[in-house]
Amino acid sequence: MTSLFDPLQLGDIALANRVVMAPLTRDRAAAGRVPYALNALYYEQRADPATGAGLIISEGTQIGPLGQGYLDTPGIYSPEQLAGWKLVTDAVHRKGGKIVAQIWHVGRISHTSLLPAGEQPVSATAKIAHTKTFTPTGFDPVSQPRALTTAEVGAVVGQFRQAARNAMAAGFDGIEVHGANGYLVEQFLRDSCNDRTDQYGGAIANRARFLIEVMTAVCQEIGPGRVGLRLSPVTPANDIGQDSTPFETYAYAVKELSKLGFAFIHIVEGSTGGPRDFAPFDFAALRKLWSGAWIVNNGYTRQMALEAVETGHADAVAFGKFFISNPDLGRRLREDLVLAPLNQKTMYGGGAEGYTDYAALAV
Ligand code: 8OZ
Repeated sequence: MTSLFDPLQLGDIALANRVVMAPLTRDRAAAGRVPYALNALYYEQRADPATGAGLIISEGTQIGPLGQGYLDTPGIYSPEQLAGWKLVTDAVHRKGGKIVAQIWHVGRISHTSLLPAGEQPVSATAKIAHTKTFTPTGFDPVSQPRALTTAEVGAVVGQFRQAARNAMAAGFDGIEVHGANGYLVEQFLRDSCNDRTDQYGGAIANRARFLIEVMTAVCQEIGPGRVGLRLSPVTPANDIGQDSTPFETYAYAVKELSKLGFAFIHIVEGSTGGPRDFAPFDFAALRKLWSGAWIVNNGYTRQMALEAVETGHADAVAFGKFFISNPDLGRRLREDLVLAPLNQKTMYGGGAEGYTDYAALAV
């Protein structure tokens, strides 16, 4: 029987165990959206597979200036940002860890104050989302988006390709495309949002075209063995709305993506950070359509995670909030030790407090 603590070959990436650190937005990049020494320390504290994660998935890192939707999230498009990420990947590798970059475009979940002067958020649609984001002045409603032109969609695919190349130049072991939580990929995928009339809208095959082009591009650029994708078939996050036929839509996408043979899909079961049974969906049936590794996430306890790997429900389990307050989460799970609680007030923004000051247990 396979255990949560057994090694896993994730495409070309060899993991010492199956405890994954989920991508976590922390809003702590330095000026210029540049990762710096404090971010490197945070990841380093969680990197040793003997005590921390078998794999770290970085916080979402935007592929270009219009991909940003929150204050002080890091980018992966400027030379300064790549140098900052190199601090992070070097620190993780010194501890014997593995880290992939989550590459991200928020689409319409943004605010003009975060974007280059005169720009508005871009999306599959010009319909505004009824939600808020973190801006320099606090928690504000997102700005009115505009729909990308057909030619611009191709340019965004190119930005994902370049971001994957940049991630490898910055020393990452691979990338995960952020296809979840109501951001740009889901804005194309779901008919609750996508109202396009070009080849990127309408039928499922058209709505999935952007995702498939992105995944094809990043696989070509860095090789499929270093590529993953995060999906969240029923999440209501960021006012995305439910697709009219969620299983058919995601089954089509996963079946097509299986042909690319990339390393993993990372699936949010239910409502991100909320109820796992938010809406009916047959995740096991979706997995049957996929050829690679399957990482699950959302509200997993130790017991659930142990069972998920032992029963073959998943190859690995990603933990988010537990990894914020327990840098040595891997050890605590293995030895069934007490977990430290999370301080919700220090999740987003600021410095070391609530970031690098959560202690590992004494040996
Ligand atoms: C929480 C706050 C800001 C962003 C996601 C990247 O939901 C996020 C995010 C989460 O995927």
